Amino acid sequence: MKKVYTCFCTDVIHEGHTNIINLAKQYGEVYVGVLTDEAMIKFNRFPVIPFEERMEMIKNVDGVKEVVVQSEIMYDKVISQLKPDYVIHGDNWKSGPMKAIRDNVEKLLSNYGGQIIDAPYTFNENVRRIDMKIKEKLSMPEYRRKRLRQLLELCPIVKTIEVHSGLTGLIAEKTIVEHDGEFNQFDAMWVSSLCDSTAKGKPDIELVDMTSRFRTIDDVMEVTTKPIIFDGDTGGLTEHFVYTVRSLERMGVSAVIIEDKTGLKKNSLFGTEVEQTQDSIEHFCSKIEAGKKVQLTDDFMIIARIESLILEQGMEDALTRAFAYVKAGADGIMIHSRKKDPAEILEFCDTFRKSDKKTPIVVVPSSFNVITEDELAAHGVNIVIYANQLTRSAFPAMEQTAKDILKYHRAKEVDSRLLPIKDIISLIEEL
Ligand code: SPV
Ligand code: MG
Repeated sequence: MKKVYTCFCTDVIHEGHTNIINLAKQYGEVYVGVLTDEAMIKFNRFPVIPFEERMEMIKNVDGVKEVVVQSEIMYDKVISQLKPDYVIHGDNWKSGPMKAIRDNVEKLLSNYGGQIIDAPYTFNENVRRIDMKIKEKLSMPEYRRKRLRQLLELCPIVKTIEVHSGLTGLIAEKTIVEHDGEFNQFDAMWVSSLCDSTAKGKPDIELVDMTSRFRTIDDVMEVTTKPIIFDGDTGGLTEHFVYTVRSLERMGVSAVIIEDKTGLKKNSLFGTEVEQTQDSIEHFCSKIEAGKKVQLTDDFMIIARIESLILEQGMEDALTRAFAYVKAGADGIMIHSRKKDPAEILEFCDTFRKSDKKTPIVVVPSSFNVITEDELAAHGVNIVIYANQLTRSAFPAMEQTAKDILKYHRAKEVDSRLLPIKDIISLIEEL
């Protein structure tokens, strides 16, 4: 009997999958690979059912001889072990980022005379509805809220990008790249106070009120499924912060990060150029404790952000605060720096990790942008936040367009830089 292999990256079996299996059966015995959670979140979306259940579900599909674990998106390992005569896949992998997978499979099979079968891709109203239902489930508060904790278990480092609108939410949700055989997408979203304020034409001084910040979260949530980390600034008065925690938790936000400053907050990247006051350890700890006390689920995280390096208070102070905040109940520590050189961030992480192996560390490499995700992860960092790059890339592009239209008295000269009209009118899918 010939061996036919296909890989499923799904948590529901619909007619698209049964069509593939039925076609595969005509060529031989059908082996189905099940993508692990780690691989699935890089390539597709977060699974709605656990890996073991996905294995079981596929095992029970009529016509499946055996299920195998596929732990990488590329098929090298599985093909070398199984040596299938055929690999079958929907023909949608002939273009887009998935073409790299097809090319890789073609090369692997050519080593021993195996063949690819491109099955006609099934996409109809029924399949679309099923897909939409899964996305809706992933976006529900009770599923979304706990996802950050789940990602911390699964990912070497949780890649987080700034969002401040439905549109930026869509970029965070949908952007996926294939590069050198690796697939990547963002894992989570950061509702930055700087970018949320800037989008509203306001300075980043806790001027945009919570109702308005929540409105931004709602806009993002409506079009996304990924987890949200909220920039809670100083958290405000403790008496107010407890209400913020309750509201964020109810909405399905996964974490709030509050910084240990008090009084009129200014953006950290100003550093000591402007007057900023750091909170006392005792007072900030009591704010963390109050927040943890009102939280209703185990999912939600309160992450304490340390401003000692920003305010030039030294490493010792930063570390003392980190241990005190963890003791007060903080679920994670964010350490910030405005130096171009990541040395002080790495020193903090290395020293902190000597005594605390598990509390998640968050960093925001806006200034120290030379460091890679792998290097950060090697120093014990768990979450990296690209806190303002979408806003900073959009502004010069929009400004240049405005200038050129004024210069040429028409829009023809800017057209080649724009999203085609056909694409902008279909960018947002209707229900
Ligand atoms: C933000 O994005 O609003 C932040 C990070 O708080 S920073 O701007 O670097 O302070
Ligand atoms: Mg901020």
